[in-house]
Amino acid sequence: MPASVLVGTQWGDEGKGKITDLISGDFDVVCRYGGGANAGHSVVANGHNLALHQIPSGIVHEDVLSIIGNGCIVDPVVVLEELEHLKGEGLSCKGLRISGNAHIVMPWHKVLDGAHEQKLGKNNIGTTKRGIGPCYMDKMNRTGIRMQDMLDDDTFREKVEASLAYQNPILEKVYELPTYDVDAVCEEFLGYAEQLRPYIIESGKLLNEELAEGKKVLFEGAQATMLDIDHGTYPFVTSSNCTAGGAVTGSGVGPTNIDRVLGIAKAYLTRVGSGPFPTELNLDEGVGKFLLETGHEYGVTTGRERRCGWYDAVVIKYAAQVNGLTDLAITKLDVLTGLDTIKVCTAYECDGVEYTTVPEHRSVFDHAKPKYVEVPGWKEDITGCRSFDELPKAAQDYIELIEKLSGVKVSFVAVGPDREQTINRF
Ligand code: 2SA
Ligand code: GDP
Ligand code: MG
Repeated sequence: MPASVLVGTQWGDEGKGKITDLISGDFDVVCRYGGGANAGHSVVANGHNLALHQIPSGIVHEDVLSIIGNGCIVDPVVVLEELEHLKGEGLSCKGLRISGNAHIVMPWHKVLDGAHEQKLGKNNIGTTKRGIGPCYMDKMNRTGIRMQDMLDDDTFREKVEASLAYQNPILEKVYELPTYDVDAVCEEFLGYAEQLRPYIIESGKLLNEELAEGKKVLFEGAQATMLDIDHGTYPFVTSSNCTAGGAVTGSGVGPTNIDRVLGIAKAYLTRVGSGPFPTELNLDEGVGKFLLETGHEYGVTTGRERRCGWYDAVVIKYAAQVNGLTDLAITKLDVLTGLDTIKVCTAYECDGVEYTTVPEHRSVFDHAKPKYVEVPGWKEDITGCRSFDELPKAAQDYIELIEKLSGVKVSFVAVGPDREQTINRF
């Protein structure tokens, strides 16, 4: 298998970090292809308990190259903090590389993100306020600043001048916010440039060379299918192509290199931020409260409470189609332990019409009412199970139901946060 993509199938936080770390040992390169410091990928392995935002989750494997691809946007402050933290954990980070084509998240991107959210009021997206939307806007507007621009002082100054000529009036006139001074920005960022210089490379070239040598590449998705700028619940989405197609444009590798697309799905569902969520439960009581507390569902980047709900098989069927999933990893199965029965959404009803696929029109999806099947739960502690046969019959049946409804085989079942707490079925 030359290249594989690992992708979130729901609204994020499915455990992409855990599964990336788990399988990274089988790869030579792990490459993030989209998003920025909005991501929060947890890795619990070898005594480490890490929350990664920018650096790929393969970093615990010292011999694996960890590339931040061109489709990503880079907050230099976060990268440097993360490097310091990882080095403090005894990890060398010698495999880290950053694409020269990746765009830089500038301080005004973060300020504009917050200001725009405030302006939206009750219609806000619920962003992480990490500057994601405004940075990708600059990229698409062709006024962005890239990592390669940091390598030359004069070029960087020119880019900052051009960007601020456009952004300062917006800050001042639209949002009544302070403007930025070119000298101060250059002084700060050229300091970061000196520290990041050794990591900045032509990553598309490197990835293709590695593939040509027969090396294996894993593309680590960030956010998820339903947060994809094209295929998600627009406008309540992030600003990148999180789906498998993003791995191609976000890395510089041709699609024919990819022969596996592993979808990651939580055994239930969470969403952080605004937007439709048909199987959402009330967090103040009953199963909603149980999932929030047992699953410890709080944002890794912002600490926000995540909305919780039942597993939605319609969403996974959609994710299978949009990403071309070859297989699935189901995570957090242990969190469901103790429930008498478990509900699975198999269709939506909207204005008397039944939908078994995600409706494209927002007005329909906004009103989608879930139709459920209810299956038996289990009471046994499953966190020590390491083979499918060790799982209680009801848990096995639940996984098999997920396979049946998605038409995709389940290769991994995670029963706890640690790398070891995983069942590899094939
Ligand atoms: P943004 O900041 O512009 O990308 O926000 C737009 C929407 O995308 C959602 N989003 C996320 N959803 C789940 N997890 C994310 N990462 C963090 C985590 C989130 C956190 O791992 O827990 O800490 O709050 C993530 N990043 C972006 C976001 O909630 C908006 O709905
Ligand atoms: P990501 O953004 O997709 O990488 O997911 P996050 O790291 O934001 O959220 C997943 C959370 O669940 C993290 O705290 C993980 O350590 C944890 N986790 C992952 N898999 C499992 C599992 O199978 N069981 C339990 N209990 N926790 C898990
Ligand atoms: Mg996360």
